[in-house]
This record gives sequence, C-alpha cells and structure tokens, in this order.
Amino acid sequence: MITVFNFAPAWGLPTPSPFGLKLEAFLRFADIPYDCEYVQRPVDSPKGTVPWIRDDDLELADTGFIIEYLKGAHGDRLNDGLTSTQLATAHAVRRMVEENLARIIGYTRWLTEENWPATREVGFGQMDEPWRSDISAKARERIREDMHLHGIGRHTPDEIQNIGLQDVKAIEELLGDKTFLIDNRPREVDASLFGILVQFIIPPLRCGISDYARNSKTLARYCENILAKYFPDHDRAV
Ligand SMILES: N[C@@H](CCC(=O)N[C@@H](CS)C(=O)NCC(=O)O)C(=O)O
Repeated sequence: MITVFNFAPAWGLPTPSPFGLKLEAFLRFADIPYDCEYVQRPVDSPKGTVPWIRDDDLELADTGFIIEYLKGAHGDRLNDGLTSTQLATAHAVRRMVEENLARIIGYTRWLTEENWPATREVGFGQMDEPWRSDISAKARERIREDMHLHGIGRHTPDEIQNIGLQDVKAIEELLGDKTFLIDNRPREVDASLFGILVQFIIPPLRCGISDYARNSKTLARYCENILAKYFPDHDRAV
C-alpha cells in the first residue's frame, strides 16, 4: 500500500496543501489505494516538500515525479484516448495552475495581512509560545524572500490578484458546462486543477480570486462535484 505523507485536513478540505490534494485526487481518480500519514513539517521528505510517498523501500517527492512513477507501476489510467491536442491543452493548463496559481495561493495565505492569522493558526497552531511566534515569523520571512526572488512578490496585492484572476477566468472558459476539463471523466490534469482551484473556494481565505471563484457556478460546481464524488469520506467540519 502506498503511503502519502501530507498535511492534515484543515479549512474544510482533506488537506490545505494544493499539491497534496492534487496527489490524493490523482490516486482516487485512478482508483489506486493509499493511506495517509500526516506531518507538520516536510523535514523527512526527500525534497523537503509535501506531499511525498513511500511505496515499499521507495520514497519519492514532487507530485510530477510521483505521478510518473505511479503511471509506470499501475498504467496510465487517466489519459487514455486523448488526442495530442487534448494532451497539449492539459499540459498547458497544468503548468499554468501549478506554476502560477498555486504560487498566488501561497502569497495570499502567507503575505496578506487579512489571511495571515488563519494561516499561522493552521500551520503553527499546535506549537507553544514563544516558538510559535518565532518560527512562524521566520517561515513567513523566508516566503517573502522566495516570492521577491521569483518576482511575483514585487507586485502589489491587487496586481497579484488580477494575475490570478486571468488564470481562473481562462479555466472557467475552458470548463464551460463540462463536468471535467477535457471531457466527461476525470483526467490527470483534473487532479492539478481541482487540487489548486478548490483552495480558493472552500478555505476561509479572503481575496478577490476567492470572491470570483465562489460566485462562479462553473468553478464552484466543478469543485463541489469532485469533492462529493471522490472524497465522500471527508468530514468538512474539520
Ligand atoms: N512541485 C512540487 C511542489 C510541492 C510544494 O510546493 N509543496 C509545498 C506545500 S503545498 C511545500 O512543501 N512547501 C515547503 C514547506 O512547506 O516547507 C510538487 O509538485 O510536489
């Protein structure tokens, strides 16, 4: 049985980690059994990131590499029958949400004043003072430096929200009235899209992208359908 090391359920989601939720969604879409072990910090992860997996003696980090490994071990169960154009669209959407929108989730959670108290509570709430204030402040500074070096951290909060809104509106247009991004069943790209998009819809984040996504029938329906059908065991009260 595969073990997924992930952040524990929080904010009404099976995990507040966009990439952790991507991986769990992939495993459920592909019907591959797994269990979860929850961690507070990814100190034991081979790449220092959440999620990572253990399968017998193998430990592997980064959802891109994990999913390639799973496809090798269990077969590519989600992309069968897609045309090369559909696969190319899926690739472009996956890169957009993982490389841009997911970073904006990080910015919104960690670096906006209105969302920082909730982020600190979920990430560091179990720690005692003075460690809690000290370690959370240092982690926040590290994220501020990362975002600055990447470049996105040099923009204003409104500019960053507008950059993310462009992605979200493009997804809304591509989804239209379909149940999934490409056709009528979940494909590999839906794992990335759901894992990241739902983080703007269910958690109590306050930002322009969340306001837009929660009010979009297309985007809210997409996420709610996947949660209901593929995560029926999830207790939203957590
Ligand atoms: N490209 C990686 C991204 C993983 C990632 O950024 N994970 C975040 C949590 S969602 C993380 O572990 N950040 C470092 C940390 O929390 O210390 C993947 O696909 O797994």
